[in-house]
Formats: sequence, C-alpha cells, structure tokens
Amino acid sequence: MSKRGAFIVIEGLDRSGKSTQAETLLKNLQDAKIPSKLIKFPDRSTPIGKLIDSYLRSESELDDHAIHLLFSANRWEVVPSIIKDLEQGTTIICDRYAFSGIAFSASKVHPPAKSASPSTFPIQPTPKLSYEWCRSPDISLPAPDLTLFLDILPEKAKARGGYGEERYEKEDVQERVREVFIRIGEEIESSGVGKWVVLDGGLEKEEVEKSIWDEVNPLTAGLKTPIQKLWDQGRERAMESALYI
Ligand code: Z5A
Ligand code: MG
Repeated sequence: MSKRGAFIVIEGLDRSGKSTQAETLLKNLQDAKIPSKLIKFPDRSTPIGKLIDSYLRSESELDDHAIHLLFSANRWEVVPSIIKDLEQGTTIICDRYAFSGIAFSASKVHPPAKSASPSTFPIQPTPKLSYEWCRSPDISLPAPDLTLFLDILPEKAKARGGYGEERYEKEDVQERVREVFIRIGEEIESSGVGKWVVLDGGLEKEEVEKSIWDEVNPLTAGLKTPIQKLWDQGRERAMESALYI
C-alpha cells in the first residue's frame, strides 16, 4: 500500500503566528523534497469566502448561526481536494480549521442583562450558541493527524502587527476563545484521533519554527493509516450498538 500525506493543522489565538509558521513549514517541507501544500480557512476567495470576508470586516451583518454554517461550508467545499491530495501523498498544512470555527462561535455571549439592583456577584455571560451545536456541522470532516496549537497571552498578541482590525480581535473575546480551544484540545487528545500539541507562540519565530519541525518531522515519511473523520467515533459506536439491539 502506498503511503498518504499527513494532514497538519496549525491553530491558535489571533496573532499567535499561525500564518507565519504555516508558510515557514511549507518552505521547510519543500526544501526537504516532501510534496506539500498550504491551505487556509477561511478561504476568502470562494463565493462563500467572500460573504465571510465581508462579515469579518464588519461590512455586513449575519445571524450568528448563519455565519457559523458559512465557515463550516467553506471547509466542506474543499474536502474532496483535501482527500485527493492526501491520498496522492501530498502533506497538507492547514492554517486554521474546524477548531477555530467552534472556538469563535461558542465564545459569543449575550450582552449582560441590566439588573435593577446591583449584585455583589459578577454575572456570568450566557453563550449565544452551545458548544455541541457549534461542533455539529464539522462532524465527519477529515481529521488532522497533528494539530499544533500556538498559545499566546492575549496581551502579548495585542502588541503584534495588525491586531484589532477585525471583528473578534478584542481581549475579552480572545480569553473566552482560548478557554474553548483548551476544551477542544483535551477532547481531541482523549479521543485518540490525531494528536494535539500546545506550543508557545510567544517565543521568537525561529524557536517556534524549531518546535514545529520537531513535531512534523516524524510524519514526513508518509502514513499508512486511513484518513480519519473528526468526532465520528461516538456516532459509529451508537450505530454499531443499534444494529445489535
Ligand atoms: N474564524 C471563525 O470565526 N470561524 C472559523 O471557522 C474560522 C475562522 C476558520 C479571521 O481569520 C477570523 O476568522 C479569525 C477567526 C475567525 N478571527 N479573528 N479575530 P484569519 O485566519 O484570516 O486571521 P488573520 O488575519 O490571518 O490573523 P491571525 O490568523 O490571527 O494571525 P496569525 O496568522 O496567527 O499571525 P501572523 O499573521 O503569522 O502574525 C501576526 C504578526 O505577528 C505579523 O506581524 C508577524 O510578523 C508577527 N509575528 C509572528 N510570529 C511572531 C513571533 N514569534 N514573534 C514576534 N512577532 C511575530
Ligand atoms: Mg493568519
């Protein structure tokens, strides 16, 4: 059986250096003569991506459910090409994936209700969309073999170029987003489908590059395992047990 390429996702907080590191990794793989390709979500070039771009720039408004589904559709529209590339032996580096989709949508909260009497307890913000609802449209997407999560303190990210230009680039949003990412990472690690590695995105570019290469290098020989599906195991188990009832 010929080997397939590895599916490597780079995730992280805003301005954690995902795009910088994704491009550096592509160059390092190509220098090592590993067939490789870089993709990015959102892909703002497609008709769906153009709607997303306009929303992110605050040039249009969309219902929270609708924009979430558009982000997911923007991934599904390239699934056939992802699978084809991986099966042909190309390693794919993916700059943001479904995990960003959940983290940003599930961290949207309702504005705090105005209380008649001042409370001594801080009011917990109520989520607009549940974690489970946010995850569901991305169930069965190709599962990454490796997800590299670039962690960075929001105040450090804020000091980097371009921060604050788009809709979600606010410190309180980033803190909630970070919490959801941590939950996703724990779930991925315990699911046994793919590996989730947390790296310090606050280090110098060259140090982050090295820590990424240490994780990616073992995958460059190609993989014999089939491409797995995201968050599908529970469903498969349920279907199997239903068949035996
Ligand atoms: N979003 C969503 O809601 N749902 C979804 O399903 C998906 C996304 C997929 C746009 O994403 C928004 O879409 C995003 C999530 C939401 N929300 N926000 N806010 P995007 O990927 O298009 O965002 P972006 O514009 O590319 O920014 P970014 O990804 O947050 O940045 P980055 O890629 O992590 O960082 P960078 O561009 O590589 O670097 C930023 C700057 O820092 C730049 O000047 C670098 O030179 C510098 N840099 C990078 N690394 C370092 C180090 N190590 N030290 C110092 N300086 C550094
Ligand atoms: Mg980026």
